[in-house]
Amino acid sequence: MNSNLSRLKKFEPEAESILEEIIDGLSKPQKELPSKLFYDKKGSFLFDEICELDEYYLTRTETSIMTDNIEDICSVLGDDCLLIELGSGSSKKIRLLLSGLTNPAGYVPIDISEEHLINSVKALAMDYPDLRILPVYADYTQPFSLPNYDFTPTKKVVYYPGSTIGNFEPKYASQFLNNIGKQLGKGTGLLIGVDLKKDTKTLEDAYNDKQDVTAEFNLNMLERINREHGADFIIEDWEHWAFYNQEHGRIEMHIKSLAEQKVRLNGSKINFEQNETILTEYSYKYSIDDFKELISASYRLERVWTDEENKFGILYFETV
Ligand code: AVJ
Repeated sequence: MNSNLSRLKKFEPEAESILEEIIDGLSKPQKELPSKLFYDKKGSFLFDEICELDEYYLTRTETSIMTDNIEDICSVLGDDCLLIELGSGSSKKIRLLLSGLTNPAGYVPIDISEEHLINSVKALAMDYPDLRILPVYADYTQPFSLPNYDFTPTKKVVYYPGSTIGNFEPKYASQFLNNIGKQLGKGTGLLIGVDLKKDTKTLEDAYNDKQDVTAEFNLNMLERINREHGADFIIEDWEHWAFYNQEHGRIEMHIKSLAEQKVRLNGSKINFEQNETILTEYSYKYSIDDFKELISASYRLERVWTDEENKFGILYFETV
């Protein structure tokens, strides 16, 4: 067995607690489902497709900012830092950093998909034979601890790309990052990708692509609940709906019921009015100043890299 995998640390989420979350969410006045449910096999595949869409500027822009500034970024992180990635997925983005740093102390990928984690660890081990890989199978929004290691990195750096932080309500986002900062201690780095505020059309187009990949991604959540929890959502009776909520500075993604209907889930029935929606995702957009302020209780902003049109920001903080 791959020695990296024999060290896999598990905090496996319970199937029951996920069903509970689903039922809780569908019992609220504004019904909702947790965004993390998007990423089953099909959802992860669709998300990869979204990242290639013309309208979805986020991934492309973030990657080109990283590529254009990789030397500078790596010199700020320090050559032998320990990289800790929240939501590592297929561990593609980390490769730029791993190749740019001279001798990173190690890489801790944390992901909610065990399959993703195992495959990406195997692939990385082939391409970076000298790299210490310490995978953690966990929902990183829940408490977890780092694996034990017997070396002393100059610095720990949390890498949180993709503007995934935008999925959380600002209050929770700041709590969550402050907690991680406290847990990892003073001087810990945070390299984070943040989608920036911009005109409504550009934002709304990114979540309403012409090929309807985002719609499929959104509706897949219902298919998944049918499959994994025995619900009977009729997919044709639902529609993707995404818009920019200016007041709150966020994209909202919902699934809208096209008819009055009842859905069976776990032995009970849930009623939906015609046009009633299930909220599936927030995607908050920030200004650099807003974001700096948001986590100022634990972090000091050190550097900012952005693209020419200021669409996306890569921010580097250190805990104080
Ligand atoms: C991965 C959370 C950053 O909010 O833009 C893409 C997910 N949702 N299209 C985002 C997503 C719809 C994405 N994040």
